[in-house]
Amino acid sequence: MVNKFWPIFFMFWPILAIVSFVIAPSMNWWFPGPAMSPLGQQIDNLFYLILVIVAVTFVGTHVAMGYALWRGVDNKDQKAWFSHGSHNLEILWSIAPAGVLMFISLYQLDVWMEFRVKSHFPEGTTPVAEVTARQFEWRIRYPAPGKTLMTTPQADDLYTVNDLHVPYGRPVSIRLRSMDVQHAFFVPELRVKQDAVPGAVIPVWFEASELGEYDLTCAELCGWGHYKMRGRVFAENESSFEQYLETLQAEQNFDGVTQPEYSGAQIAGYGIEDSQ
Ligand SMILES: [Cu+2]
Repeated sequence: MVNKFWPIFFMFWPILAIVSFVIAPSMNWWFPGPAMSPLGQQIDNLFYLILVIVAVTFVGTHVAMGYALWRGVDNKDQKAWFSHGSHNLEILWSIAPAGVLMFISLYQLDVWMEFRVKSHFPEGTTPVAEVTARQFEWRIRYPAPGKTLMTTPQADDLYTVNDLHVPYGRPVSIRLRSMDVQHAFFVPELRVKQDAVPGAVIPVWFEASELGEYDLTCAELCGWGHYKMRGRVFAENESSFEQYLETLQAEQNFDGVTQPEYSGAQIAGYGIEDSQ
């Protein structure tokens, strides 16, 4: 029985792998919930494809190894046999993985280009905001309501921190920058991750397919306060997005004394109702 320890040991792992592969989707082990963006679903499919290739390889090699050991331990009388190997086999197992890697790299190109290459961005993708990462927050600059985002800051631009509001149901883009070190703009549920590099302005596009609030985190260890670079992405319909910008504008233009012109403004802490 002791002789069978190693075959059983090597057979245990592929069985564990198969079990975890089967139950993982229901346990949400691979992903933080379903992808909330159309491109995110394609990215998930690429992950699954690679996972299947790795799983088949892993299970195959372990089963082969376990089988060889299982057979081998019974041949007590046979002497060990040494071989200098087989040229044919070595060529085969060099070319096969190279072919698989080549296939993956070509197969993912379309998704990669759509995600990263500006000329392949979906048509009509408009920059809604400039997001500047800094130790340790996300600074956000919007154009004034009805205006388009300029590359240089404008006098009527709107500023906020950590709350990125975007319209949902259509592709939007941001201009991503960094003020100090390298950070990474990461919205796990939308499957968007892009490094923010000092000195570079990087366009990033995404589309939230559903209304909702999504976590925005920094995915690049950027200093002692890295853990607290938590923001939110609010995906909302066009009218509440416009409303948000108008509220932000009223809040920003409010001098703390006079009543803001924008009647719908709800500004926390200023007691507008009291002054009426
Ligand atoms: Cu950071």
